[in-house]
Amino acid sequence: MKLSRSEDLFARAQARIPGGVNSPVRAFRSVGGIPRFIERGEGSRIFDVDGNSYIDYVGSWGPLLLGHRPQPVLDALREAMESGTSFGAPTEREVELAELVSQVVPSMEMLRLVNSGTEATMSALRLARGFTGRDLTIKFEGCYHGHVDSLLVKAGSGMATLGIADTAGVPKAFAETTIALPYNSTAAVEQAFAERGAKIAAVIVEPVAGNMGCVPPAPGFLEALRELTTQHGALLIFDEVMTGFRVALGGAQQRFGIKPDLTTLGKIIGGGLPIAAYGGRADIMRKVAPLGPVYQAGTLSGNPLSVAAGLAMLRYLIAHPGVYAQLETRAAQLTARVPPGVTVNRVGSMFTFFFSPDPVTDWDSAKKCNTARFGEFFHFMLERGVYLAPSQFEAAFLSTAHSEEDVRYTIAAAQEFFSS
Ligand code: KE4
Repeated sequence: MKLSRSEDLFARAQARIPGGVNSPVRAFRSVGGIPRFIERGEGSRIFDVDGNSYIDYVGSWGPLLLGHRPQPVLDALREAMESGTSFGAPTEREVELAELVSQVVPSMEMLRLVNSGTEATMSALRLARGFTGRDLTIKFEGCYHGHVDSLLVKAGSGMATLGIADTAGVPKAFAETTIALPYNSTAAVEQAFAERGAKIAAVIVEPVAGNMGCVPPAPGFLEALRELTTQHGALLIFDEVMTGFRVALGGAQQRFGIKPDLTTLGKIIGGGLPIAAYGGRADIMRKVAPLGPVYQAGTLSGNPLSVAAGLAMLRYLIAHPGVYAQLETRAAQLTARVPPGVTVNRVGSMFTFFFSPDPVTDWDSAKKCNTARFGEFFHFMLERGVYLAPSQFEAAFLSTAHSEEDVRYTIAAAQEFFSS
């Protein structure tokens, strides 16, 4: 596979950008090799600067539920660009998007648009503390909620990939406000609340974990979080940055029938443009400035181009609810057969092949995976034009643009590796 331009660009990039990338997990550090510099995407495929093409299962880490360059999003962007790029003032589209999100995710009675999932979770956490007057947060090992100082404790995604237990630069006092517990352990949550319930502002959870690889909630786990937070006057925050509009139109809260107090959204809400949101019960959201004392702001929040893309995505998904059944069928087909030694977890169209013979239900079981073998799998598939996340601890994503042929080809390549 010719890689000379990616190699040249990677060398240049490393001279000016830490690791040569603008987000660590893109650097291929845990799988080795040269990150592919991408020239363009189309449908289910991406094309690198050396002319190689790949069936893309990263999908920009989740936003591209409709694949690359979906027509409705392109049309909306072209139209929005004619009017300008940013005003720093309210626009009609922001109202329309807030109304649409609230319609699709009814627990979000009110919401605020921000620019990234990190901003959304950081703001939701600040709001939970401001609303409850409490300081402590429960999060789960292996879950990643963006690079929020107090949440970079036993986090997943790039931190798990790079083996960074707790990042430098976060004051001990911040980290100590976070109680990190095993995912899917109701007993651990009960104990934390029994010991410090009166000081816990919120539990933040990925209702389907995607940042230690895909790990579904154990039966009863989410229900227990709902009961315990209500019982102890803490807020339940569903971080649906990845699962929102992914595992169901209404996200994991619709799929599992749990109503959180606050929800964070990102990725799909912007169709590939930078936009995210946090929102929930109106009585809580009314604490946000300028109504209340919890401050949060953003120069480009509600950016007209990002909002236009998001509106186009959501309107398409609302008009085509059948996409979720299609994604379910295709993803089930793709993950149906794995050999002994490989465990696959899947919820809807997000999934992970874990190189472990045992069930993967939390970070402790995920980290036992044979990451070297995953690296071999990753490169075997990459050489054959299948682009998976360059980390054992990430989820893969299917889009509506992935064809039956894409799926068949991918299955054949994976089976060839599994039998090698
Ligand atoms: P951003 O700040 O990256 O937009 O969102 C942070 C975030 C928050 N919550 C969840 C559940 C997330 O998955 C993320 C970001 N996900 C990672 C991929 N696992 C982003 C990829 C990257 O860091 O480059």
